[in-house]
Amino acid sequence: MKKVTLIYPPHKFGVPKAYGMPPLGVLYIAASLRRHGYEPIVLDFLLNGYSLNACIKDVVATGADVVGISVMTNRLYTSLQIARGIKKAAPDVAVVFGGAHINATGPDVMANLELGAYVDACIMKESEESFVDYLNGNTPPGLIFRDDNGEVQQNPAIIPSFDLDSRTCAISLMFRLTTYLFSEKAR
Ligand code: B12
Repeated sequence: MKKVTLIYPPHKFGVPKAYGMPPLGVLYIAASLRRHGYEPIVLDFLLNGYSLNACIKDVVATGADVVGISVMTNRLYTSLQIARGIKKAAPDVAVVFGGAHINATGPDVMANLELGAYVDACIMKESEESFVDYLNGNTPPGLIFRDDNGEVQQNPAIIPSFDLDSRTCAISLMFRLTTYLFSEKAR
């Protein structure tokens, strides 16, 4: 089974956050991965204020086959820097972007930016099921990928009709909430 690491990137490297909010998007995805038998690791770099090098070291140390990064627009550049760092340190690791920026801009990141070359795939919209599908070697709705000619392609995204009560609680998963409320050390 593939090893998966999920990252919540910082806006700036080296700036520890005095408080924070749990990264709900990645935690819901982590909950779904667990339900499907994976043992994901979540690294919240917004909270712990690492330098870029420390982030890369931490990610590579997890031994991940696939790294998922949750990207908001204000963290696009740091996310791309992390993607590049991972690819330079461990070229075989697949880097996948998702989150608010990808939901809004679709294929632009992979198609237009020089650093987009370090991103293997993006998944748009709610990705609890589609990320698992991608890990299983499929091309789910919302997947943005490069075809055999290197052209960026996009599968139309659909919003899955989840039964909300069936979702695993994201919060109880991996972090103690006090980490966020009282600035205790993460992990
Ligand atoms: C609640 C919320 C907040 C809360 C955060 C609560 C928390 N626990 O994190 C607060 C009030 C603190 C907040 C602050 C900000 N927010 Co806000 N926030 C939201 C809101 C309403 C919901 C976000 C959420 O938790 N959704 C639930 C989770 C489960 O969904 P999700 O994060 O989207 O994740 C899903 C998918 O995106 C995807 N996904 C996510 N990550 C990944 C990663 C991978 C690898 C994959 C495959 C998929 C994937 O799958 C997830 C599960 O379905 C959204 C609007 C919206 N309706 O989405 C705006 C939104 C995310 N916020 C936004 C902004 C701009 C901000 C601020 C920058 C505002 C400011 N000027 O300070 C700050 C930044 C905070 C930060 N963390 O850096 C924008 C982002 C726009 C953009 N282009 O990036 C949004 C989209 C609102 C908007 N339309 O403008 N926010």
